[in-house]
Amino acid sequence: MDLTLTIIKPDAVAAGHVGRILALLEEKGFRIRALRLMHLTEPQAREFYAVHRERPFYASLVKFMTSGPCIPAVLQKPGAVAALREAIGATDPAEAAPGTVRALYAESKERNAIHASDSDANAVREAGFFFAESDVLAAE
Ligand code: FUP
Repeated sequence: MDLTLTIIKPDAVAAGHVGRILALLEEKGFRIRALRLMHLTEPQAREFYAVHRERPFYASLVKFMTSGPCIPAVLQKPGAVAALREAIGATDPAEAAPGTVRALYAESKERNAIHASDSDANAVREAGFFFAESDVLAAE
């Protein structure tokens, strides 16, 4: 599948890193197919991260993700899911490879600048969380 879902998280939006992150991803060959600026509600953040609801960091993660606006986007590239995971780097910026979005812009394991879907099935689910099918433009 050629599509994946990203979120530029509230820390990166507040720090003014949106343009640089989108430029980095475009330079790596991702094309933007849908994009919006929104402020997640607590129920939305809880639902998006429901898979982590038993984890000790869940409440803190929900608080962070609702702390300010974020930018969900659907990105296209051959092998998009794996390619975007590689481009964003490890969850913990201390372990993220040089030049990845998290190495460059993440503050911590929680405030880590960007989300990327971890499978094709989750990319479909997560794109549907933020966008109607008609919002996702067809490939050029
Ligand atoms: P990732 O897929 O790299 O975003 O990482 P995970 O799915 O493991 O975690 C989802 C989000 O939970 C991370 F982006 C940040 C948060 N998290 C923490 O705040 N603390 C942790 O110890 C692990 C994850």
